[in-house]
Amino acid sequence: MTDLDNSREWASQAFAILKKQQAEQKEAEQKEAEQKEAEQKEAEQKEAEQKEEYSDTSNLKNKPLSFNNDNEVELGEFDDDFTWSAMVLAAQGKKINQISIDEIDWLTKLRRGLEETRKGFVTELLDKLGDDPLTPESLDDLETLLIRADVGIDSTDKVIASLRKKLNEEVVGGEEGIKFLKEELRLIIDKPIKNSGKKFLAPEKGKLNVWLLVGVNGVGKTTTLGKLAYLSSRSNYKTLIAAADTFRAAAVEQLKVWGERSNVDVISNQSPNADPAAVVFDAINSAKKRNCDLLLVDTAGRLQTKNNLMDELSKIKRIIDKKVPDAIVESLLVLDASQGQNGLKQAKSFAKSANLSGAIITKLDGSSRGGVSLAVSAEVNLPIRFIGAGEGIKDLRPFNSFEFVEALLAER
Ligand SMILES: Nc1nc2c(ncn2[C@@H]2O[C@H](COP(=O)(O)OP(=O)(O)O)[C@@H](O)[C@H]2O)c(=O)[nH]1
Ligand SMILES: [Mg+2]
Repeated sequence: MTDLDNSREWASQAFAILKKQQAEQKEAEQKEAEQKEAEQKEAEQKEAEQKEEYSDTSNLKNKPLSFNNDNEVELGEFDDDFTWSAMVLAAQGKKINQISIDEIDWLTKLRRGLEETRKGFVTELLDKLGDDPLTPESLDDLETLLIRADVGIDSTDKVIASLRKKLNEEVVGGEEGIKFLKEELRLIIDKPIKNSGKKFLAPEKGKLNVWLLVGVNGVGKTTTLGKLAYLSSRSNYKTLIAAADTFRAAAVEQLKVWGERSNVDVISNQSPNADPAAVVFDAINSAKKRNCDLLLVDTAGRLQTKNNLMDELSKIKRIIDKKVPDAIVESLLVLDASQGQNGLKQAKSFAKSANLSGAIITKLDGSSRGGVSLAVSAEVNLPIRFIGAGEGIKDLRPFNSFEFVEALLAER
C-alpha cells in the first residue's frame, strides 16, 4: 500500500512536471508563433510603406536629390523651429525614425527666410481673420495682401474666386479659411509640376542629363550651379560643370571654387571671349568619356544683349542635339525672389524665346517677395524645381510645394 501510495505521489509529481513542461512548450510555441506573426506584419507594413513612398514617383527612375545620410549638421535645441519643422515632416507622412537633422535644418531656414514675406501678409491676415468666420470684406483684405506679397493678379483672382464660391455655400471659419487658402495656393504651384509629368527633377540614370542655367546677371546662376553640383554629387550622380559664361572673366574662377568644394570638375576655356558653345562642346566630350550622369552648364546673362544671348543659347542647344541626341536637356530659368514682379517680367521674356522647362527661385531668405513663386507657376507656367535660401553650399533643395506653402503661411 505504502508503495502504491508512494508511486501515486510520484506519479502526480511526474504529471505536474510533465504538465508544466507541456505548458512551457506550448507557451514557447505560442511565443514563437506570435513572433513570426509580428515579423510578418512588420515586413508587410514595410512593404506597404515602401510602396507608398514610391507610388508618387513611380514614373521616375530616380529619387529626388538629397544629402544622403549627412551627419555634418548638429542637432540644435528642442525649440519652436524644431517643433514646427517636425510637424511639417509628420504631416507629409514621415515616420519618427525617418526624420533627419538636415531636413529640420532646411525647413527652419525656409521658414525664417520667408519671414519677411509673411510679415506683411500672414500676420495681418491672421489679425484680420481672427477666429471669426470669413466675410466678403475679409476677402477684399486678403486680395490686397496677396497682391502685395507679389503673388500676381492671375493667382490672386483664382484664389479669391474659389474662396468666394465656398463662402457662398457655407460658413467658413478663420482656421478653415487658412486651410482652404493653403490648398488653393498648392494647387496653383503644383499645376505646372503635374503637367510636366515629373514630380521631381533628378538626373535619369543611363543617359547624359544636361541642365542649362539661364537668367539675367546677378540672379544667382553661378551660385545655384555650385549648390546643384554639390547636391547631385552627394546624391551619387557623376557630375561635371561647363563654365559657359565666358563674358565675365571672374565667372570661371567663381565656378572653380564651387567645383572644388563639391569635388566636381569644371571644364572651361580661359581665353577671353571664348565661344560658349565651344566650351559646351568640350564639356560634352569629357562628360561622355567619363560616363557622367549630369552636366551643369553656367551661361552668361547680359540682358542688354538679349538677342545675342538667345542666339547663344540656341547655339548651345544645337551642339548638344548634334553631339548627344539622346541627352535629356533641361533649361532652367534662375529667378531672384527679391526682384518680385520685375523678375517675373524677365521670366516672361525669357520663356518666350528660350524654350524653358523649369524654374529655380533664389534668395528666398530675407526677401519680402517670396509670393512671386506663385506668379511664376501661374503666369509663366513653369514648374519650380529647386529653391535657394542662402549663400551656403547646402542652401538649395528640391522644391516641395507643401513645405513652401506651410512656410509661407506659418503662424509665427
Ligand atoms: N542671400 C542669398 N544670396 C544669394 C542666393 N543665391 C545667390 N546669392 C548671391 O547673389 C549674388 C549673385 O550671384 P551669382 O551666382 O554670381 O549670380 P549670376 O550672375 O546669376 O551668376 C552673389 O552675391 C550670391 O552670393 C541665395 O539663395 N540667397
Ligand atoms: Mg554667373
